[in-house]
Amino acid sequence: MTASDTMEVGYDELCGALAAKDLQPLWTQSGRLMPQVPHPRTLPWLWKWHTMLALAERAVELVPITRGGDRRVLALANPGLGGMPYTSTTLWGAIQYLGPHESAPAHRHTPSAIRFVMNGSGVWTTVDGDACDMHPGDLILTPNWAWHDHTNAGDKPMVWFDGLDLPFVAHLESIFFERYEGTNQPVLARNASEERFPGPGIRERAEKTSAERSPLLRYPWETTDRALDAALADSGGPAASVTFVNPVNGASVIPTLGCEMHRVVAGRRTTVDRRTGSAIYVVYAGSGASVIDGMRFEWATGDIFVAPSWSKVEHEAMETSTLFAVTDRPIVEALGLYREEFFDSAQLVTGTFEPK
Ligand code: 1HN
Repeated sequence: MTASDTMEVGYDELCGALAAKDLQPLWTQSGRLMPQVPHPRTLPWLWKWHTMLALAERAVELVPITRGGDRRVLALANPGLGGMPYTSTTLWGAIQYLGPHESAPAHRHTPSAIRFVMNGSGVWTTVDGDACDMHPGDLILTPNWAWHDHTNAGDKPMVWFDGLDLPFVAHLESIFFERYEGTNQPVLARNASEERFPGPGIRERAEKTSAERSPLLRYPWETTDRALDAALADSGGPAASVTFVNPVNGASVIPTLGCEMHRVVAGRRTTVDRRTGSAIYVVYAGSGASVIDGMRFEWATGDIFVAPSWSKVEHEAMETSTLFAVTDRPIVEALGLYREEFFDSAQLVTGTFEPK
């Protein structure tokens, strides 16, 4: 045996001895653990509104609300995530369907949720006793550990988008869940959180609520729409964006979830940028396309798509379009991990995504 053979045998023995004691050497791992830039498992992906709606409608007859999970929810399962019902590694995105005169029972959990109403009327979500009306374009919050149930008192079905920090909270192994005794919690007030916060700059002097939890639970579409128009008029640019905030301290609506609304003018294109953290986009109105890392995603009203962390994103509108987005940006920012980069010219398009 040569000296190097002896060393090789010694090395193999060392590796075996380490594995036997549940120890792993860094020297066999470092490329995998520390890529130079993020390599997300989340894939850019898109789900078509008509496909989701048709399947949700089929589920109405076959799946009563009470069957498992208390909710008729179709999760947007990113094919990059090994079969988990997650849209990105941190974000849950889904559509929820509530038929006429149906009610989804009250429960609470540590993952926080936001609802963005896509269509329908006559529905409210009761959040800790405050019945929040749901109209198209409204954003409704159900913060961590708040009791919540949904009631459709109308004659038409309602569909909304659910965004949750569930995958992130699951990674932290911090999920708790509790069912309410009985079906619905008593309604103590209607849209009370909005009455406490009637407009920008006005609020109660003595704050009873901790700043961690936004005391405003309902962000009505009319206000968002006006803010977008004003931001667009101000910028004169191809697009404008607004962020929803906790009115007490200007922080994100939920500590783990950022909510934004974007408007892109017909025939115009946004700049290209990329940032750490993922985003799910819900096309509220309009049609156009987004290029994500060179792949073109064509969209119309109701479609939902996801942009992974550090992917290059740009949007172009055929008609003037309004996109809601839920992101994990508050987490990334709070941890000092936020980075962004802007590019001058449009991306080279290498393919067009074929939705299923
Ligand atoms: C949940 O409670 C709702 O309350 C929606 O409407 C989606 C996804 C996973 C876990 C709980 C809701 C959910 C959820």
